[in-house]
Amino acid sequence: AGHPEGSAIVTLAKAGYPSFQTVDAATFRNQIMAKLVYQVGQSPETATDHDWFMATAYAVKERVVDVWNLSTKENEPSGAGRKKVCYLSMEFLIGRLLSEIIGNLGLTSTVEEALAGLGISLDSLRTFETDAALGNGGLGRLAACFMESMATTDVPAVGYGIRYDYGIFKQSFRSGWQQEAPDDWMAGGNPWEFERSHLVYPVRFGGYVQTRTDSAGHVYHTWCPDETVLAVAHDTPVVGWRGKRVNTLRLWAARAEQPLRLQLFNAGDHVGAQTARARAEAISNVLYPSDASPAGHELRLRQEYFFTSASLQDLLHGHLREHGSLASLPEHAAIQLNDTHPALAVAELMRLLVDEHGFDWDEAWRITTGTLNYTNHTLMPEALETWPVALLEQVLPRHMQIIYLINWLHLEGLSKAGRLDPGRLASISLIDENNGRHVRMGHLAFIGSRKVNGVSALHTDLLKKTVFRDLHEIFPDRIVNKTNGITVRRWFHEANPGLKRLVVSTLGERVLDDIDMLVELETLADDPSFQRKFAAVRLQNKLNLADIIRRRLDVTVDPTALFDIQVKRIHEYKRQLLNVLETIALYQAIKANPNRNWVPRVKVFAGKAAPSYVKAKLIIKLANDVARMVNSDPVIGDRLKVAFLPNYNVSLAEAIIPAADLSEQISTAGMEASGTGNMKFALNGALTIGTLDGANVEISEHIGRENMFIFGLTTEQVEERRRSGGDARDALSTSSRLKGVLAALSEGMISPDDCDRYRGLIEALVSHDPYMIIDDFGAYWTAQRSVDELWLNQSEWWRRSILSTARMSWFSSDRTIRDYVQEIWHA
Ligand code: B1H
Repeated sequence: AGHPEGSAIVTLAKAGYPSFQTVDAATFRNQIMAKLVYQVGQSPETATDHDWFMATAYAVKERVVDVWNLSTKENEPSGAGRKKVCYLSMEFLIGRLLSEIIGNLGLTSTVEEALAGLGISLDSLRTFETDAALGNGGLGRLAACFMESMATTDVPAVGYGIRYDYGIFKQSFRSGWQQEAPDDWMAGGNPWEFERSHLVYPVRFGGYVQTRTDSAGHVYHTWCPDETVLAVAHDTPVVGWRGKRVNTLRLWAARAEQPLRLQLFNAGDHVGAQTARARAEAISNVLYPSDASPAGHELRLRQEYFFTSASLQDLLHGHLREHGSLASLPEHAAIQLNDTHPALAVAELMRLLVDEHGFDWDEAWRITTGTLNYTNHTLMPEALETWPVALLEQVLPRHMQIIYLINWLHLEGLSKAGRLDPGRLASISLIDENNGRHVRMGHLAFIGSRKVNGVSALHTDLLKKTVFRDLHEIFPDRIVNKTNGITVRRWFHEANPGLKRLVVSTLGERVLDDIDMLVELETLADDPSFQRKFAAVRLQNKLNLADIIRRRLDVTVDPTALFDIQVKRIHEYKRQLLNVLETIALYQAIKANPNRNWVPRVKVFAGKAAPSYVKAKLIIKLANDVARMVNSDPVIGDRLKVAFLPNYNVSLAEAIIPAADLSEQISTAGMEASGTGNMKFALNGALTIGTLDGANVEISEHIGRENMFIFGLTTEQVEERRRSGGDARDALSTSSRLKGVLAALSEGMISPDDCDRYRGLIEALVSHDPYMIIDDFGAYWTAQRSVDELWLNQSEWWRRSILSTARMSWFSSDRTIRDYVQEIWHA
């Protein structure tokens, strides 16, 4: 609507260009065929499944472009006075896009029918798309959910990140040990992106800073870098629900300024001729595979600065073209820093404004602190990013100067205002002087931002009391909470089509646009016929998962057993070990008394360990050893099965989560900032066994604590236990069950091929148990037995499952985004 006559869009529409028609299946089939022949360069007779996937993706992409152009047009009429959101993130764990895009465009049945006419099933075609796994876990997936929700809720937004050639490694098991292989996700081509080979920004590194003073006493700093890397934009459309807005995910690829040193080549140094290029392009080569603990390498610092600088240059360039002056930046743009990985934005924006655009310091500081906001995702001290001052001085000398000046002004300002308590100086300084001098990136992000947020109510509360206690006292209005959310299109409509159909047939199509209508299911929670339908959907999803388990692990599971699932990154604080210990205890109990009426269970695990995280990898090996022991024991049979699925990723999650009866969210209280898997499971009707940690607390407030299995120490009790230095041995001495488990492990009963394999793990647990596994074991065991008991009361089980789904709509990321818009972005 409202396009000037003669605009390109109107011309194309008049010419009947395909993307402007609503399309029928026969027409779309021809378009797929045309893409296959003219773009993929294949004939229908010889095309592979992957060729057909590419052709379909190209035909779909074409239908997105016109709305995309309209959405991103700077001067769209509805856009007047609206802020643009720039979401800066090292990670976007978007997974597959075909289902999301056709689902949001309302084209699923058209595409299905078009393909059926070619003898191809859409369901099988989907699997030929490789996951874009450009993230580690929750933080990266949150960024992907936010991108979809911003498009859906009509927020003009750009996601800025890195176009890694290799995403998170591919995981396999060899004798139960994790193996890592490169994730060459673009090997078959990436149909969704547009390379913008002329949208390029220089990013500089190294060198030194020249300082000169003019006759009026003004001091000027000139950065003389010794290396330039080019950032090339690659854009992927992000389609919102019903296709009304299409935003941009702009990922930067690193290119060398000089692809080849021809002199060296001609002199016979063929390798040397390429080294500068290799060094530059290494920046966008590989995603660091560590979830929660920063990698501290120079390459990581270069990655962080590379995408931060390119993104800010792009934003300033666009803003200047549109509005003429950068002084109005805070009125038109809001930048969100996804954790501290892009925290150099504080120093870089100051540098761009002061050194390159001639602003005085105070005005530049007003613009910077009016535009930037920072989301914190973790409290764990070892996960808080710091960079050695010496490394920053070498890689980014001008930024180090700027950081010093920010710090000096920050401390000086407080001191002048009489608010600098000398005892707190060390805790509020940007520089940590403790063991070698380091810049605290969280502090830098805090000082440079308008708003700082945590990702669940509990986490935000702890932020104020721990890492940012002193800064919070000085800036009491800066920290706000924004509880995470998940996109219901992917995690409900697409992942669980059976449940979607049931809900739509019960509540009407409108629930697809207004997820809060789910609450109307509450009145059906007791209805036996609705319970039967709800259970039938679950069974279908479990049959599908059982099939995956059989194909990938050659393990046969009973689809009517209770599916008990823990899928997430492997980390000590997430306590997969607690789950494994309970599995061993249950195994021993069944062995001792096989004829009791045991509730049949299938324990499913999946998740990757950081390649350098030795203990996490040992926990994977342990889970696999337990699986082998349990699954091959004829006495156990279908009473218990254990399956550790390799290579957990977004697509696998979409298959696993809708098949869960029980969701394991059992982190040590106070340690999981939010969790988002917890939300996906509960929305799909799994009951939760969990601690009062992260967003579990708010989930329990929404669905009712009595409808979950909450157990274990609370955050305060964990704190208290740490303070009193209590000994895990006390808890152990009272539990013969746990003693039996630990003895079996220490004595090598679970690892007959290497009796000592778990001795160290158990000794460490008994002498020093920072994650309170021993303390919580008893409560966890008891909670698991009440799960068994409830399972025997099926109507009550399904009542609670339905209530779970009915009451989870608040955890839609559309709600989260609206909260960001209201309180942080004012978009
Ligand atoms: C989360 C990370 C993270 N918190 C460092 N922190 C990384 C930290 O590569 N690194 O260096 C990568 C990731 N990820 C997660 O964020 C939290 O643990 C979850 O509880 C939370 O739900 C998620 C999204 O907020």
